[in-house]
Amino acid sequence: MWVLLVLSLLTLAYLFWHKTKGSGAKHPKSLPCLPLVGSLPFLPRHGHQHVNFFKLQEKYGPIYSFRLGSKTTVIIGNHQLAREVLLKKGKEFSGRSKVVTLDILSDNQKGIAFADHGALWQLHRKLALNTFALFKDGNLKLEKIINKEAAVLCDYLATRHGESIDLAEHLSLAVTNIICFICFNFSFKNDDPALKALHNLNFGILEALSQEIWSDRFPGMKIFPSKAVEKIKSCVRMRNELLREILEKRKESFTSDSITNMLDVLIQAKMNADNNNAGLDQDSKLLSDRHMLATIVDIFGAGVETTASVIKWIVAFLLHHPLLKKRIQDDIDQNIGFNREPALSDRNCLVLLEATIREVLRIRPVSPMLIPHKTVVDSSIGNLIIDKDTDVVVNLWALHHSEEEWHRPDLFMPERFLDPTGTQLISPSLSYLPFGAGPRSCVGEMLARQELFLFTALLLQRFDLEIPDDGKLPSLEGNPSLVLQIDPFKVKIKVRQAWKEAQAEESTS
Ligand code: STR
Repeated sequence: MWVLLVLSLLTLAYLFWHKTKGSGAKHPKSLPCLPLVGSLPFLPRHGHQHVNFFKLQEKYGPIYSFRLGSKTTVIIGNHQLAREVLLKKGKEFSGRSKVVTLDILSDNQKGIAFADHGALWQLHRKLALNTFALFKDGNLKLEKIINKEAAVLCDYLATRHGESIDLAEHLSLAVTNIICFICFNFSFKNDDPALKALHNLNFGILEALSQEIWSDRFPGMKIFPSKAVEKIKSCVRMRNELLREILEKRKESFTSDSITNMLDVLIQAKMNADNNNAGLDQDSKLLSDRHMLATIVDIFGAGVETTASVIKWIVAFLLHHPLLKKRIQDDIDQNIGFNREPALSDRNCLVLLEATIREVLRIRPVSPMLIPHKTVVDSSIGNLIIDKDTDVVVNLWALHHSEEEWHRPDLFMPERFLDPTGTQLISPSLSYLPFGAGPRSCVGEMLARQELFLFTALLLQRFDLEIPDDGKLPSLEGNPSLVLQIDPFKVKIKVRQAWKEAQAEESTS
């Protein structure tokens, strides 16, 4: 009895203390909070987290916080505040917290995406950007590489004419090969078992990450066994082993005279650092074999799962909107025809396709809450104090679904990205950041945009993508993990009649 009374008094005191602290010192408004468990009982348990956080805005406004254990998390839900965090004060908010599962993925915060703010992250991000710069023109032009892999995919699909199939695996093979080229100037043969293994392992990792992992919320729970964590560990181990083998083999062909891929860039940076100050250079330590692998692994994960996922979303929305698909195909027929493949320069005339891609990235963002940021110093948002080491989550879903910013945000309407004449692309709202912004923004944005355009243009030029024979339309609900994935679905592949006729004509002329 006494124990109960003391406990309830303590709880009340804690709640009261937290409230006054919240309002007096002008921290963001907080969800209620109990000792030990923090705000856990007050956080919705069901449904998608990004949607739940968006709903909580109705009660708490566009910025609020909650506590789990000793950790405070601030949620940001409008573009004004998001831009302050990502752009205006980007540097102050560019940290990353340690999280059990992300530590496994990143070999303890190495690489780029999950590395904390500091020399390691800065160096590897810079080297990744330098790598992408290699592929701007000439023989290494991204456009050529993408078109080649997209054509291989289409040639394969043509062999499945009339069948209803899941595109996932072959799409993933195509984008894996593009990333493989960027990292190693190497591409897999389509039937290489390693390619399939990579696909399956990535899938396993994302699937395990979509489960509730308690130690990510309460690191102390690491001591209890978790099936999901074990699965991530074993998939990561096997995936890293696969990539390490390729890396070791490709390393042998390195020559300073010709830097043509990410591995070359990393090795060259390491050699330069070693030659500086006879090995005392700090960068050298940050470029060990493990560091190089971690960055390559990041680029693989980020480059494959994201693009493949968005292309699937685009196909799914087109199955739901056959008239839109027809209009895009008419554009392709008029502007490109059938005698050449689509090029990036066609983006100016295929505006409806480009608007469709942008709308898919709005309504189903790849990363609905980006990756959580962390303050590296004491900072502020508006007039609210944000202490050092606070987790800050930008709820991109809220930005992309705000009624104030978008007319009927839940409707799929590519036209919102076009002017009233339907001929010019426009930016209808500032509340749109599909690739994030600022110092942590996506390093692969250019690659991704080019892939999305060229793959969808080529697919629609050659195929009618139709509802499968069982009449099942894909679910548009989604399945959030680190990437908002679409549930597996099938699409009926039909080579377009007009394409067949054009090919027949070409071969007789
Ligand atoms: C996908 C699965 C995998 O095998 C490895 C990775 C590591 C990098 C991750 C990637 C993941 C998912 C998408 C991420 C990417 C880093 C940046 C990207 C989270 C888990 C996004 O921010 C969308």
